[in-house]
Amino acid sequence: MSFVQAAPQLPDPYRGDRVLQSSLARVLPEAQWRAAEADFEALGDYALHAYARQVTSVPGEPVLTNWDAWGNRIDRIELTETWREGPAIAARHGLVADGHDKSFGEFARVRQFVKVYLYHAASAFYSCPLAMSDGVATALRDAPNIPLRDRILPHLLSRDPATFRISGQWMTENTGGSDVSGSETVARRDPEGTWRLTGRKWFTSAINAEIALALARPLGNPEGADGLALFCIETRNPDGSWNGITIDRLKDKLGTRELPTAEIHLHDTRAELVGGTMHGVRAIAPVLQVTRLWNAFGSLSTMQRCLALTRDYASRRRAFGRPLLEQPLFADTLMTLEAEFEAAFHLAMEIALRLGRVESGRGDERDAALQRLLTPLAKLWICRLGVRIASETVEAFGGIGYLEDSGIPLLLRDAQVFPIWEGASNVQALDFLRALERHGMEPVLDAVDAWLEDAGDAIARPDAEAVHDAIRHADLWLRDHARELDTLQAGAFRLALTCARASAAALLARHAAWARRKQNDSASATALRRFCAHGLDRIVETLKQT
Ligand code: MFK
Repeated sequence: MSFVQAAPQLPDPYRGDRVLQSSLARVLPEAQWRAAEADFEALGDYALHAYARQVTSVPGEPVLTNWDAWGNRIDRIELTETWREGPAIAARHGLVADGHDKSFGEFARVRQFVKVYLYHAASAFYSCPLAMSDGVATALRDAPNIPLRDRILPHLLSRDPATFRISGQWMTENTGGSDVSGSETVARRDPEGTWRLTGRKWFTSAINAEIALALARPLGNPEGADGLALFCIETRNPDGSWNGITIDRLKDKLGTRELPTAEIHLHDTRAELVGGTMHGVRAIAPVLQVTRLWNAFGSLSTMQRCLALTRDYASRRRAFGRPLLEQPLFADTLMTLEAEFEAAFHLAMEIALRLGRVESGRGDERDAALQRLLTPLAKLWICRLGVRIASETVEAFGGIGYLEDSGIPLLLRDAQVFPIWEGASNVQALDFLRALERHGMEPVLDAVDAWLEDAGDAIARPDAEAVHDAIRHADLWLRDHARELDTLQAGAFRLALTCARASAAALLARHAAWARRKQNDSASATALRRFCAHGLDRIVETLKQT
């Protein structure tokens, strides 16, 4: 028999992940870690099970049936197997509930996002409605409409599959997904005083959600974003029929193909105001802060999968006389990607920790400002990095990596949604400017200094200087152009990238120092040197706009 290449094996996503294990040992108190470990292990096991299923079967897709045989409009959606398993996994392992569980104190978000990280790559994007549900729970927690909150929140935070419900977020219309000010959906009150929404929503992921938050303009309100209000919709009537919703079609997407994203029309759909009759964008903003962190962890989950498969494959695949992993050029490329991943991981974990601190009342204004500033940076940089790593993975597998039934192209297609979903990279860069307007650069400057100080001599002097120089350059650039709005906006992406990389380097340095001291492990220090060698400062003087 002629040669047949051994396929890659997926290492245990929980026990076999050095970066995760090392980070958990530093961040989570021992008792919290032990208490959560059964869930972490179960989610790792589920990922192994889902991977085995994925490589031995043809992935399904949701199917929409608009009409029954008798001509009734039914808009029924058949979900895939992974999606049918989703509610039970999400509820039992507390993928949404953990983040809001007061008994976990300041570590609630860390516990939750570790689970998100372990589950996402196995979830076929069931993580999407979980992200939305988490964001919606966060927005409803402080909503003025208390009866609504008290009715909906227990379902979103339920740990019982029987009562667990998911929510969508319906902002995007044909007029735009980034600029929602032109939204055309109108809201009017019927004679009984119930709000009714009519309009078209262009990207509703996932349409099987039982709940959704939607923007609409109450009749008589002014044009523009301020005239939009935020509404909560229960998508089904008590008898199971749709609440004035018709599903026009499911989107034919590049990736996330098991996720039933739909175009829909609302026809006098019953809805409730979440707060006032204006400023819906402001009311929905807390959703975005949370879901963007989900994006970062989802992207990290995909990267971890890519890198684990690549490393395993490179140990099995021989070319030019030795395993790929022993080929200096291949190893150099892989280790560089691993270093980028590790730095990104520590940035996301830091945000999760700060978010939990703020929400549990244990944080201060600095934590809140830092969490607000770092979130768009993480979304921008990490989600883009995910696409790069997935693309490199396809290349690492050569021709087989380009074949659908290797399972590798799926990683690239799915990675590509992250920079788009919940606001494209440019939106994040501009959101960073928005956050800077409110908080200034000081929280980032101070934090980077503190992380470098904690790192001590774990970071080589030239690398420490590079981090310091990059973040100071960002600050200087900002001051120099403070009054030039077009220049600020034109350079916002590079500014954000510089701040993201400098912050991540300082965080990785702090972790490297800890790992060396406490675990006698210098892997993070090695990654740090590599990460810094690839440059931190991405600012170039902005060209004059013509
Ligand atoms: C898995 C899924 C797969 C399916 C395929 C996906 C394909 C994509 C489908 C989609 O369309 S996903 C949705 C993508 N769209 C977005 O995520 C929204 C992107 N746009 C933004 O993020 C805009 O910045 C935003 C609409 C939020 C605001 O734009 P505006 O109208 O110019 O708002 P403005 O006036 O700057 O801010 C309004 C208020 O919100 C302000 O508060 P005040 O009124 O109190 O001043 C802001 O401070 C506040 N705000 C805005 N962004 C915030 C925020 N507050 C906190 N955090 C933020 N991030």
